[in-house]
Order: sequence, then C-alpha cells, then structure tokens
Amino acid sequence: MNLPLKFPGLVEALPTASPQFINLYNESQPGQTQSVAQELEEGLLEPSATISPKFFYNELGSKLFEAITGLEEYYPTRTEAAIFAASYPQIAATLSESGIHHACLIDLGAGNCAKAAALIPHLQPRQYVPVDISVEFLRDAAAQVQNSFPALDIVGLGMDFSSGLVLPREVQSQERVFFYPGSSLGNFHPAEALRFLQHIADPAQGKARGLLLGIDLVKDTARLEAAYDDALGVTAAFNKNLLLNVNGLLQADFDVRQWRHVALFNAAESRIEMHLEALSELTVRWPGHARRFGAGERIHTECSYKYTVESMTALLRQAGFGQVHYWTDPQSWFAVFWAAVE
Ligand code: AVJ
Repeated sequence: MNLPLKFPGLVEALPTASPQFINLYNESQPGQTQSVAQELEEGLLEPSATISPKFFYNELGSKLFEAITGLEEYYPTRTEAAIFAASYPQIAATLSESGIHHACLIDLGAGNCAKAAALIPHLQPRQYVPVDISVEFLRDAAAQVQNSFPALDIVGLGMDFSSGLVLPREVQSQERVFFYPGSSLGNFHPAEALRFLQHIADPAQGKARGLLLGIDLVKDTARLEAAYDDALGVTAAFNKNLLLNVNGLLQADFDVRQWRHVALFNAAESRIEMHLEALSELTVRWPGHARRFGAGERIHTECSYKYTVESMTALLRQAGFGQVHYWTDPQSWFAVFWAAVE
C-alpha cells in the first residue's frame, strides 16, 4: 500500500482485523439452573445476605479492579508479574518438556488481558482464548491484544464460568493450556475449587494438557487486610459498585451512601472476606420483594482464599493433575503453579 509520506501517523491508525468474539453471557448455559435475577434475589433473601463476587465486574467494576492492581497495598498483581518476569524461560521449558509447543492458551477471567499479553511472546500459542464475564471490557481488551499480535488467532469469549466451564467448538481442542492467574481461583470455596480443577484435569472434559495458575499465599494478617482495605478507598468503591450493578440487574434501589466497606482475614477459614455493612436500619426494594437490614447488618460479597504451596499442591494432586511445579517470589507472598495433565 502506498501511503502519502505527509501522513506517517496514518500507518498506525489503520485498523487491524478485530478478533472473533462469542458472547455466551446471559444465554442459558449447561448446568445453569436460574437466571441472574433469581440468583441475586436468593442471596439477598438469605438470613445472612450474600452477593456473588462475580457481580463486581460490570464495566466500571472492571476498571476499578484494574485501578486496585496498581495500588501500593495490593501486592498480588505486581508480585505475580515479577515471578513471571523472572521465570518465563523456565516456564516455557517446562511446557516444552511436556511436549507442548504451540498451545491453545485459554485465559480464565482475562480482564484486561495484560498478563497473557506478556506471556504470549514466550509461549507462542497457536490460538488465544480470553474468557471473562465482563463482556464489553473484554471485547476492547481482546481487540488490543489483536493489535499487538496481528497474526494470532484470537477467540474472545464472554461468559460466566463460575458454575461450569463449557467451551464452544471454535476453541481448539488440541494442546489446550489453561491460564488462571491473579489468584482468582481463590474466589471459589475449596470444595468448588476442587470441582473446577477436576473438570480441567479430566482430559475428557477440559481436554487440557495443563494449567498455569497464580495463587496468593497465606501471610501476616495486617498485610493481607491492607491489600483489601487500601488508604485511597479504591477497594471500598469496588465493593460498593457491586450494589450499583445489582441495581441495574435486579431493578433494586440500593443507596451506596448507606453502606460501609469491611475487609477482614478469617484465619480459621484461611480467607479474606469482604462485606458491605448497613450504616443504619434500612430497606432495599426490587420488583416483588423487599429486604430489611438492621444497623450493622452485613452482606457478604467476597471470599478470597489464601493457600500455602503445600495446600495448593495437595489440591491440584487431589484434582487429578500429575506433576506440579511452582515458582515464587523471594518473600513467598505469591506462587505460580504449573500442573500437568498426564
Ligand atoms: C480477582 C478475585 C483475585 O481476591 O484479590 C481484589 C478480587 N477483591 N480486591 C482478589 C479483589 C478485592 C481479587 N481476585
């Protein structure tokens, strides 16, 4: 193509091919027994109200989470990035020793796709499949990855995989490598995490060759709690934005000013818990229902389980994976695991 030299910037402005994108979110999926509204209503009407952390991630929620990852107190993202930066050659060698060469890289909860974008040059996958519940946020992120890697086959998938992962046939079934960074597995209760891992480890189900997993490790309570209650209040905003998302999804009338962010480490359960606490007695209404909250009453919005290298290795083995390798940072705050399917 002959472009006038007067406009050198035009070369960059030319659109590249946009990635394939399949939106399965809100379509009834196998294993899904209820609608989003039913699921929300059920949690809100329980004696101890709950809202699933997957509802954090509307468009604003994904942006707030991205802001969290840049906070001084939130060590997981930069610690994980440092582990990867120091270990790419070893990780790539471990995969190729398992006979995996041009994998299909399936990125679970891909968000802004930044972690995969850093991994792709090292793994040289033949296909990249970012999956996320935050559909429009993912659409933009996948397009950016396509800009960086114009020749890469990308299939973006908008879906909620929290109650089961069923991939459409556009996803290559050979050489599948699942990438689940950021300690997002920690949002599952251990029994659910086991079931999820079993699904991936079962060659007949996930068709996987292995799993590259990022997990936050148990450490002192003060550091854990600071990571979930930062001085700027970004995590508080992230938590309260859940109520705005619920207002949209359920036509509810939550007023975020009536709620306080609470984050605490429950050592007995080895998990960070996030809650929203009513500042005064109040009633929340949505079509057909209402829920009264007393002053100080809480809605449980998130569990973020923390593992040790030993407890995660045991869980991976229990799920049916074969060899397990791991890499950690000098302070052992975070670990990256490679669990092979054998
Ligand atoms: C995306 C689930 C890994 O648990 O650390 C960050 C979400 N919540 N701050 C985490 C989160 C509050 C995050 N995960």
